Amino acid sequence: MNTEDTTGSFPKNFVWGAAAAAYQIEGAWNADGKGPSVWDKFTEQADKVWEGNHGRTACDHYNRYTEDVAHMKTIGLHAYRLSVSWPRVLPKGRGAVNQKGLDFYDRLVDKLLEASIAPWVTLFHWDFPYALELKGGWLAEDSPKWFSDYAKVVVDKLSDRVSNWMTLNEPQCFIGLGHGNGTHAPGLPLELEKQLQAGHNALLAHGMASQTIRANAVLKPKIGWAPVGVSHYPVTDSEEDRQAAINGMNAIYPDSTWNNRWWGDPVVFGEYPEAGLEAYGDKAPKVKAGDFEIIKQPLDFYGCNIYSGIPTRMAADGTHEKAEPVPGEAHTHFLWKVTPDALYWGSKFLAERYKLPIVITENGLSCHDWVALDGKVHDPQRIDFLNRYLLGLERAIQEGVDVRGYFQWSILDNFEWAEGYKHRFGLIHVDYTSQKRTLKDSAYWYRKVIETNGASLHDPSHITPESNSTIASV
Ligand code: GCO
Repeated sequence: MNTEDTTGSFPKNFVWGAAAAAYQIEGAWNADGKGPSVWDKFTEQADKVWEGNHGRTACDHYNRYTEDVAHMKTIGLHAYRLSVSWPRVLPKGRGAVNQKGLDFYDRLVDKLLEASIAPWVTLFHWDFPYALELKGGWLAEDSPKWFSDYAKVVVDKLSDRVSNWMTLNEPQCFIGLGHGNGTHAPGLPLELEKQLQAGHNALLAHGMASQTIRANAVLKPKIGWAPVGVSHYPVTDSEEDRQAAINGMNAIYPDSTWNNRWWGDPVVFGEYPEAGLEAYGDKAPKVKAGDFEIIKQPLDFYGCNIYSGIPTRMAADGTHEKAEPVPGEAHTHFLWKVTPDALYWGSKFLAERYKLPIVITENGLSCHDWVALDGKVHDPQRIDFLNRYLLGLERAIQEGVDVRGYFQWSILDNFEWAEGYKHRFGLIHVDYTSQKRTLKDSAYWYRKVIETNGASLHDPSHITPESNSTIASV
């Protein structure tokens, strides 16, 4: 860490934010006319989620959003990345609008703007309407149209105040986990061919929704999306290993949808990558004339969710290979390795391939957080993790990568899908019984990072939590 340098290299108007998602924090799973999502149904099955956890209440954000926005203001967020629950707005996924559901997002957006926090809206963060799942879900040929019609309802209501939009969150996950190994909703263990067909419909949905936003938004929209950024980093600085890491980020494997280019290339270039067509062979989806003209829409930024990178080196045969783990190397509560270079390499790779501004739409870690005897939540690992990763991101910026913003995952501890409440990712601790919020030390640490536009990342004294206790919380 460069201790002399106390000025940061983040751009003047860099967007410092935090993120969450509807099903993970809102609760109110059937309140005010909301329809069920595939996650409401999936969590009814006792053996699907750790300890039978579900999101029926979660952080009760639906009722506590005023307090939560006040905490975001205390932290000094420039922006908050929220997702809209499709079945809260359209209980059956299409047709009749649930005005009360739409009004919640209306109030939330107004509350954020009152706090000078820009709302960044993700239209799909996995809570697909169950009524449409019964009609085929993402496998249904009409699914792109359903999604586009839903997008119009949200854009008509919010686009006079919202200008930053993301269509889909992590198709690699909701296809690979939800429609591949079945560990996520809707829990379909489908063969690869059907996964790729569902993925193709999701890409069409991205394109149609992008067209809908651009055609109907009141404020000039900035449109992106939030895929996984699959990141590899070289285990040495040799040219060989650097190339191996790049090869890893380019790679598409025959038995997996976990990659960058199968998803990014259609969206940016309007074609599936040759490497993917070779890897998938006759499992590749049927592409109709005009499909790629729909999928490929002009984007204003390329979002990416990056948590951990894969240590990579050149193999003896010239291909890339994963290096062995180092005994005892740092890892998070999720057992994800702590690899700050992931943000550097991942953002650099995606920027160089897609020639778009980058937004880190998710980065963070889960820790063994709890409220200590002093009533505070001390999370030094989160502070050090985020500090290291942000220094890696700063290095990419210093080398010319056009990074526009960073959204820490997550503003609140929340429902971590199949892991339920086992993992705490939040800057704010949530007691799920009392619903008491406690800003963790990292929340105050992040406040200073935002205030100094990243300069404090170079100040090691800033990594000691006690310096944060003086800042009054809400
Ligand atoms: C994801 C999702 C988030 C997760 C977070 C931690 O990237 O998987 O966008 O909803 O909660 O990433 O796994």
